[in-house]
Order: sequence, then C-alpha cells, then structure tokens
Amino acid sequence: EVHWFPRHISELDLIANRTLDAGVDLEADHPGFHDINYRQRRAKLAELALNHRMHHEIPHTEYTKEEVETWGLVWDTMEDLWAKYACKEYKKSMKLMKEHCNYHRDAIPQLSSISSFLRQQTNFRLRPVAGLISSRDFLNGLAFRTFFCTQYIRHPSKPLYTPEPDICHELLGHVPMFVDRDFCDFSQEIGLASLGASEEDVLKLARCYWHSVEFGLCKEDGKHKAYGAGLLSSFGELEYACKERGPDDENEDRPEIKPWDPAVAAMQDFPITTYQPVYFLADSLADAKVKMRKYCENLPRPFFALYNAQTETVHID
Ligand code: H2B
Ligand code: FE
Repeated sequence: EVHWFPRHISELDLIANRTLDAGVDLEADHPGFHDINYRQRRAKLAELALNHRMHHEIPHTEYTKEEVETWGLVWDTMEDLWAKYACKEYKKSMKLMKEHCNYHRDAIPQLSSISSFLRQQTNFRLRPVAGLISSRDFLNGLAFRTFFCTQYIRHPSKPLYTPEPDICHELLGHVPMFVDRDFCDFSQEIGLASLGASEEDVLKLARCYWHSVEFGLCKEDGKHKAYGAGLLSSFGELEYACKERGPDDENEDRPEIKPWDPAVAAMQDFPITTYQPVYFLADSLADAKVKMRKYCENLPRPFFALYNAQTETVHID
C-alpha cells in the first residue's frame, strides 16, 4: 500500500503544520528553554507559519534589535569563512542575494522577498514553517520545489549554536544554494523519490539529504568546498570539514571523506549534535545531481513521479 502524498502544491498546507515535538532532551537542553520572552516570541512566529496558505503573500516580519544583533554576529563570524570554504555557486548567489534581497549584516532579510527572487531564478520557493517536521513531510515539499523555512532566530545566549534550524541556518546556509539550477534539481529529485515512499526508503533519502544538502562537499581546483547548509552556517564545522591538512597535522582530529555515492550515503548514520565523522565529496553539483537521479530511478517503486511546474501538480506514471 502506498503512503498518502500531496498531488497539488496547495496540499503542502496540510503537512506544513505537522511539527514534531523537539523531544524532551532537546527541549531541556535548549538555550531558550527557561526564557519566557523567547518562548513567547517563538509562539508568535509559529502562529504566522501556522496561518500561512500557499500562494498567499508571506507577511512582513519585524525583528527586534536583539534579534538583528544575533544575525549580525553570525554574519560577521561566517563572512571570512565563506570566502575561504564556500563553493563557487554559493559565493556567486550570495552576491545576488545582497543585490536583490537586502542581504547584509544589519537586517534580517524577509522571506517574501527571497521567495519571489528564487521563483524568478529557479522556480523554487520558501514556505514558512513553525519548527521541525518529519523527514517524509519535509522531503515531500522539495518535490514541489518548495523549501519549508523557519523564521525564528536562535537564543541570544548562544549566538553561534543552535540545536535546530533557525533563520540564520535557512537564509545563510540553504537559501543561496537555491539560486543554482543543478542544486534545485538535485533537491527536487530527492523530493520526488520521497512521494509515497516506504518508511525504509524515506530513511535512506533523509540520509542522502543529510550528507549532501546539509553537509555536502564538492571539489574545486583540487580543494574541498562546502555546499551543505549545515556547514555554510556553522563557523566551527565549516573549517573542520574543508581545511587542508598536511602530514604535520597527523595528530589532529580529522573527518573521513568519502566520494559522493547516494547508495553509500543512504546507509550512513550520522550524529546531529556533534561534528560529522564522515563527509561525502562530489566532483561537482552537476555530478551530485546525476548520481542522485540514477539512485532514485533504481529505488523499488510502483510508480514514477513527475512534477508539472505550470499546473503545480505531481503526475504519476
Ligand atoms: N524540518 C524542518 N522544519 N527543517 C528542516 O531542515 C528539516 C525538517 N530537515 N525535518 C529534515 C527533517 C531533514 O533532517 C531530513 C530530511 O530528515
Ligand atoms: Fe537545514
């Protein structure tokens, strides 16, 4: 029996609000757990996401001075690291984000403006979401070239750490990559394969997503550059993953680098609160996409899903 899945983009409204509990551990561990003002702010932004409907304008969000300061601090910390370790696609897009979407250290950009820009560029869009949703729901959105995007910001007591996605991770890690066509097609490929997939296959696709969209590396002139959002928004791990190590650094902690192979990544478990022990390295974003497509074509499925961008509908063959 095939698991239910959305057929029209408007049906993403049905899954966007199925947020998961952060889990008792994460909750008690959360830097904002005991901060009543922070929790109220989160509740207010959650309400905006819950009330959103596909094809409606995303409302303008006013951020407080303190929130903008946190954003600025993350920005300042990351800027030099992007220059050194971000892939060329990211750097090119970041330039466009500055020109078209008000990206700079002193203001948190608006989702509505980013979403319209992405739609013009690659027909990807952002859809506000209140927090973490299941892997299945999250990946299903990608089939419709839709990225579920949180709007709240991490707690100011720990500006360089967040146990969950936040606006810094989404806008500085993920968004610039969605200006790149190969990357968008790559993401949609995983999304289409997740529609109606078995629990087992969703888990495999979620691992592929993790080892690429979140923590993927690609080659550039013999060097390792990051295209994964978890790296591009984390000051410690970006350097850890991409740094060139010589024979003198032998005693240093170093991650294992495996060539990008979705069949291997699909079986590779990962930690969520520490640096990754293993990263996957693609030859290029186009290479990552081609391999992902081949892998998805070979998943055992009773049908093949195609997306019609004009009608915003998924058809099955
Ligand atoms: N939900 C939300 N809101 N944002 C994410 O980035 C996210 C998610 N990632 N659910 C998913 C899970 C990812 O870790 C994979 C697909 O499991
Ligand atoms: Fe993410």
